[in-house]
Parts: sequence; C-alpha cells; structure tokens
Amino acid sequence: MKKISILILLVAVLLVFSCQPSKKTLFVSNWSDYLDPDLKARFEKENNCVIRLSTYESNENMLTKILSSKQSYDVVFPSGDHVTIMQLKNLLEPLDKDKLNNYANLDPAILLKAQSFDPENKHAVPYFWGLTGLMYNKKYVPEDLIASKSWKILEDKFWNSKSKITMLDDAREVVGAALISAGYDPNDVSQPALSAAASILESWDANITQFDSDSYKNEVPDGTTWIAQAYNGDALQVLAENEGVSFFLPGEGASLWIDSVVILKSSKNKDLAYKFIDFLLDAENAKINAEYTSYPTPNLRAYELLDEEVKSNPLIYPDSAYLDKCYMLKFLGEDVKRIDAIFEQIKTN
Ligand code: N2P
Repeated sequence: MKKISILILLVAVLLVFSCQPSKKTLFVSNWSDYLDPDLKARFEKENNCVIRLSTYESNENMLTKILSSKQSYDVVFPSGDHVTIMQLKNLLEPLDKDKLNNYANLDPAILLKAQSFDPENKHAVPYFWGLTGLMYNKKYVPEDLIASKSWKILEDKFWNSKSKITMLDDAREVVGAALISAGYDPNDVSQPALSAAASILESWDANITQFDSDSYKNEVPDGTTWIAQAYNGDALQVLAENEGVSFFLPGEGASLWIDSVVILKSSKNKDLAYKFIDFLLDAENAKINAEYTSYPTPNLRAYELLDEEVKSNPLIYPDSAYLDKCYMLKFLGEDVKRIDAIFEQIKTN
C-alpha cells in the first residue's frame, strides 16, 4: 500500500513538472567582460527566460563559431567591419525599429558613423565604441620610457631579450597599430604602407610573447607581461582593481571601433531578441552597463546619466582633437587578406 502511494505521489510530481511551460532561452554570443552580469540576471527574471551566454575574443572567432555551430545563436556583437561581412553573407536580420522603443536614446552622431559599415542603420544597433592603446605595469616599465606615449615605445631596445610584450590576437589591430606607428591609416593596404608596417612588426615581434586578447588582463597586473596592446575599456576594468597598472592612448592616434548588437536571421527567438536589445538600450540600463564595462557608450541618454568623473576621463572619452587622429577600422573586402597574411607571417615567426 505504502509503495503504491509513493508511486502515485511520484507520478503526480512528474506530471506537475512536465506541465510547467519550459523557459524560453536566448542564445547570446558576446565579447568577454562586455555585459554586466546583474543586467543579464535582471532581464532573465523580468522576462522569465534564460540567457545562454557564450563569449569570444575576436570577430573571427565569433564568425567561425556561428557558422560552424549546430546551435543557432540569436544575438551577437560584431565590430563594424564584421557587420558588413555578416550582412554580405546574408546572416543578419533587418531591424524592425518599431520593436525598439529605446532606439531614440542612441547618439545620432554615432548612428551616422555606423552608416559607414551599416548603410541606413539597417542591421546593427551600436552597443559600445572604443579605442585601442597600451597598458603597462608601472613597477617594471620605467616612466621615462613611457613618457613619449608613442607606439614607437615597442621598438625600444629596453625590451630586447625580455619577452614581456603581448599584442591582441587580431590582425586588424596588430597590423593597424604598426601602420599608425609608421604614419599610415590602418586601413591603408598599399604596398609602401604594408612594407613599412611589416618591418615595424618584425622589430616588435622579437620581443612579443603572445598574441592574445584576454590573458593580458591578468598577466599585466601580475608582472608576467609588462606591456600589452589593450582595448581601452578592458584596460580600465583592470586599472580599477590594480593600482600598479596604467594605460595610455598613443599620441600618433589609435584604431577606433564601434561594436554593435545584431539579430541573426537564423534566430528562433526574434521577439525575445528584440526585447533584450531594447532592454540594453534603456538609458538607465545602458548607463549601468557602461559603468560596468568602462567603454564609451553610444547611448546619449545613458551618457548624460554618467558621473562627471567618467564623462571627463580622456581614456574613455578623449577630446575631439585626439579623436581626429583616430581611425575607424573599415571593411576592406578581399584586401583584408593582405593584412591577414602579414599577421600570420608574424605569428608563425
Ligand atoms: C571586450 C572587448 C570588446 C572590444 N572585452 C573589441 N572590439
């Protein structure tokens, strides 16, 4: 008798659980350290859903992942040139802006810039923008070496036989930095520009230990790496926790990028994807996210809510004189192969 009651109870419990509607799942793939986890948790709670977040360290990894994975992702965060690449591959859902009530919070000036890679702002919602510079450990890198605040620091003989430099695992950023250092635009694929960049890269490479876009965040503070090419927001996240670390934007200029949030055409959850993007566009949420990531926000309403201390930090929001010296990394079509070839050559040396 007892056994029968336990059995009935078990069946009843199973029935109750199987009748519960399963939670909707949003598959999101984003750069690492690029979304406040509390915001993610709040969105899940408010929408009774689960966000399955996977992270990547480069646009190339992201693209390989979404093209090769059996899992269809809903929302991803490509940089400008990759918005164009993905759009040409017909991977992106054209945006229905009527489903984005908070779209008007975006800065019209940034939307205009974004049209260079996404005509009419048809597929991509600007998420953060940023600049790439150099982060270093103050204990090991002498101040007089850093004083020039130039990419040329990496050519100094101080680095010889030290193996203490790392650069991003990103062809456009690495070859781009060498091009800027040589006085060229990082989008310049002419022969003189690329030969100059290749020879500068060779001199840097003698002392570069790895091309990696993540480990520098631990290795500069712990002294394994003394100087690293770094995205400004990631660097400022590290600086906030480590007094011994500093960061600068080189005087010659820096690469500038706008990362966007897009919905994939193959998404099975477009309604939830729209809700998520609209949630990120909310002024208060975008402000919280900007504080968490330390990246400059393209959300004008969110920018207005930020503390004066953040808005006046030139490592997040440099003045227009510096921005005039920065170069947006553009879509290069087939020409990108010339940059990739130089990067592969350096990596395999
Ligand atoms: C976040 C890096 C995003 C910047 N960790 C790369 N565009």
